[in-house]
Amino acid sequence: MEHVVPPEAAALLARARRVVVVTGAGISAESGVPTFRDALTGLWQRFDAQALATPQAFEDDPDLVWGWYEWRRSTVRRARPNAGHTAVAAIEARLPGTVLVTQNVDDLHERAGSRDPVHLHGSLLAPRCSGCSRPAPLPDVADEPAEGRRVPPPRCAGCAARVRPGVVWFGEALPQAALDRAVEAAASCDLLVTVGTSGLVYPAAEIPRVAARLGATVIQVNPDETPLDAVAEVNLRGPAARVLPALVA
Ligand code: BV8
Ligand code: ZN
Repeated sequence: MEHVVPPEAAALLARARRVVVVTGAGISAESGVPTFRDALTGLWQRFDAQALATPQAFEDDPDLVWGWYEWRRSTVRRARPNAGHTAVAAIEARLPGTVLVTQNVDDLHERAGSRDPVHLHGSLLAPRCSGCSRPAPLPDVADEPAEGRRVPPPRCAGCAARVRPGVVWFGEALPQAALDRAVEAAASCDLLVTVGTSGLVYPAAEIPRVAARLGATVIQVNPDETPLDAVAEVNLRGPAARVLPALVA
């Protein structure tokens, strides 16, 4: 059944001159990539994501943390972009100058045609050396672990330190260039569409708030209520893969 969005939401997008789209893990949910909170299913259940996604956890148990990320990367590799990702790429194609800011560490936006997403939290596909930060090659598919398996991280070809996932862990600073680009876009847009994020993790959660404070209109796409309801002028309650195509139709 077609999803219907209120005409004022479609009109806001049609009239917008400078658009920012901010996405969280919810936009990848319908591609079968669990959201951060749900990424601890099955054998991972006994762990807390926020505890596992930290430098301390990697130091304490590198094989467990590397195994978790390699399992998540294998899930992303098998996933396909969904109609939500495609709709975001359609907004960018229709309105050059649109800036896509994502908290996601998957590459589904890129595979849906988005050319230059701002990755605030890094990427599962960019492992690097924990010692000298040299980029490390992606392990090949054959070594992808089953869920719950510990996997010793590879060693850096240059300095032999452990390779780590190329993501931003809790307690780590976001890449400054990405954060600057996101804040600058939010400060100069007239419409910001936030999709599939709980708006709980900072400083990423500040981006829609910066836009609203500086006079932009905010549209939120999320089946659930979030703290961003307070800054959204329009709340489209539904799944991204249904709502976004209706919004850009
Ligand atoms: C930092 C990569 C400082 C790893 C992630 C105030 C200011 C600054 C920092 C803090 C602060 N207060 C607290 C902090 C510390 C912390 C923080 O924010 N804690 C929170 C929990 C309170 N922030 C940090 O540590 C950040 N670092 O600020 O460092 C600093 C400065 C200088 C020098 C040194 C240090 C770093 C934060 C980045 C952490 N890394 N990801 C990995 O992926 O493993 S964050 C991770 O969790 C995700 O990337 C995502 O952004 C976030 C939330 O995950 P999810 O819940 O899965 O996703 P999301 O929130 O997007 O929720 C899913 C939503 O989708 C839900 O709303 C759901 O309803 C919806 N949904 C479901 N299905 C659908 C859907 N929507 C649409 N369609 C559907 N079908
Ligand atoms: Zn190294």
